[in-house]
Amino acid sequence: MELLIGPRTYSTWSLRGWLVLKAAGADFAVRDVRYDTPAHKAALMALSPSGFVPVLKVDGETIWDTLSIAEWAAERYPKAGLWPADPMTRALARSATAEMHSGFTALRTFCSTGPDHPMVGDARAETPSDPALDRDLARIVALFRQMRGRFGAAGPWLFGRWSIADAFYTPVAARIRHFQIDLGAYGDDGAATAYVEALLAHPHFREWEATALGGTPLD
Ligand SMILES: N[C@@H](CCC(=O)N[C@@H](CS)C(=O)NCC(=O)O)C(=O)O
Repeated sequence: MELLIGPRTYSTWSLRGWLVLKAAGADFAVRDVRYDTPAHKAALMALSPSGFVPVLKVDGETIWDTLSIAEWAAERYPKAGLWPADPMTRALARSATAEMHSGFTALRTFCSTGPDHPMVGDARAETPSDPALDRDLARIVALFRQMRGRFGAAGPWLFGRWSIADAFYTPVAARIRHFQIDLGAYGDDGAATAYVEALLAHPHFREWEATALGGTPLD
């Protein structure tokens, strides 16, 4: 099994896919690919039907798109509990995950990651300002506060126990850190900030960050 990922310093979707497979306990190899030149993009097109990463090569098949990789992992590794066990909590976790997968376009636009804006390390950027970004951030704070308020007793993650939703919000946390966003300005009472800090302190994210900064291979 092989996961194709983009640049570890800024490929947010690659990080999500990798976090899910790590949490699943999957035995997988990582292949670093690039898409920053026409030649590299052409080479990627031969490996990824959509031309995007992450892509999972498994059992002679190609699974593309992070959400699909996550759902495949949840089915392939049921004991890992990648979705909450309770059906309604699972529906809420899927809602939060889908909202990230298809939304928060202002956050992605105004706090975009790239060579100059890594999601790892100590580099920090000026906080951008835009009404659409403010709306996204207020929604993110409300989501984090609501779910942490409901599920906090079960653990430090969005739905108590770690789930795919946490993988999807880890790059959001990294953006909040890099762009020095004060969640208190968007209605946080401390719960959302604490959750962001928990995501950034997770051992798997720390491992990704260390290898991204050190240029060493991921296991
Ligand atoms: N909906 C896709 C989005 C994947 C995506 O946008 N990946 C970026 C890297 S983070 C990419 O492959 N970019 C290639 C390019 O821009 O050419 C998913 O969830 O996997």
